[in-house]
Amino acid sequence: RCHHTSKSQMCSCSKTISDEKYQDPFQLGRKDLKNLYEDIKKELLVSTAELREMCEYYFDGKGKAFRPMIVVLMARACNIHHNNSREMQASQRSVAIIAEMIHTASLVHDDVIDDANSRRGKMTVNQIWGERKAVLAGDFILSAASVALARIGNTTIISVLTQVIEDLVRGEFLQLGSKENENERFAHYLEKTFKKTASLIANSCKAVSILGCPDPKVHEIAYQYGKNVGIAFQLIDDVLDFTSCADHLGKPTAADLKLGLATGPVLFACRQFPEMNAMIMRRFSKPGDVERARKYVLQSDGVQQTTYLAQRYCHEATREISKLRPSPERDALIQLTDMVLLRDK
Ligand code: GRG
Repeated sequence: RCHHTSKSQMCSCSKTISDEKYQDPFQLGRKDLKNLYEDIKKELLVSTAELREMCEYYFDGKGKAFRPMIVVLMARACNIHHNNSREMQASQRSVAIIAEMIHTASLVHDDVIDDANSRRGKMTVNQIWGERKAVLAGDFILSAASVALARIGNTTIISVLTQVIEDLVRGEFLQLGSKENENERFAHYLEKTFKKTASLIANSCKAVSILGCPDPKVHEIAYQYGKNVGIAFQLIDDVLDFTSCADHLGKPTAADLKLGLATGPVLFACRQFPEMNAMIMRRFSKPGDVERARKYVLQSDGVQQTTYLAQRYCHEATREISKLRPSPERDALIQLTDMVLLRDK
């Protein structure tokens, strides 16, 4: 594994980091997320036992809770920036809950589309209950998230977070299509990456910043931080699909190739091995394509280049968030960019 950003490298790009250092940036947000899953389950009150079991299935504490963690840290960083308030508003915590619910609904639907059998080391909802019920469970989680969103009672926040749902669907559609032209292919991949992964993080960050601070410049900082971290997160996800093992990931590896998808490592590898073009065009559908493409990627510098690109996005996220007044929460968000790059699942 080579996706390493040395601590000194990151610190040198964020000289504004305050003296207060935390071993684990997640420690700061943990108290806000203590009852996250219990509170989500309260939103999912369903009378039918089977639907309840399906909807609660992924709220078992096995996910990384990466999105709610960013959201609560961003909320506190913006509140401190605005009026030195250390309190988080109930509406901001609701955004963290809603973000995790939208994320989970999209995972349930994604697994139906991809016909996936395993996620987080356990069987998928579609594998256990079948596709039709899985679609309905995803719909139900999304509708419960919409109810919680309406309850906040702020039309700006509603439009910011409903944009995410549109982007998720458009991102999934972009993934179903492909581009013949090599240059267009990379732009298409980055647009898909923004819509499928980064929009949720960017707009959730924006939502809590709006709730915490009236300054539009702060909303833009929060959005840009979330967007850049979100894109980096997905680029590393795409790297892990080549470099990690299935047991560790909790899902099969080379899954993207098996789905016919050319992600960052493949697109970079193709510059070194143009013979991969034909495989990309036929979506790795010929017997042996997946294995050959995987070999090419690992022989090329596709993994390193994708990691380097992720580092650049994290650097940009750090640059943006450093514009906020120093606080332990702001610094935790800076440290979190390192964790995105160094994560192994
Ligand atoms: C129903 C809202 C809705 C959308 C339908 C299917 C679809 C459109 C969108 C798919 C979006 C999707 C699943 C993107 C992948 C994002 C991603 C990187 C997921 C993995 O995130 P982790 O690693 O997962 O944070 P954990 O398991 O830790 O929660």
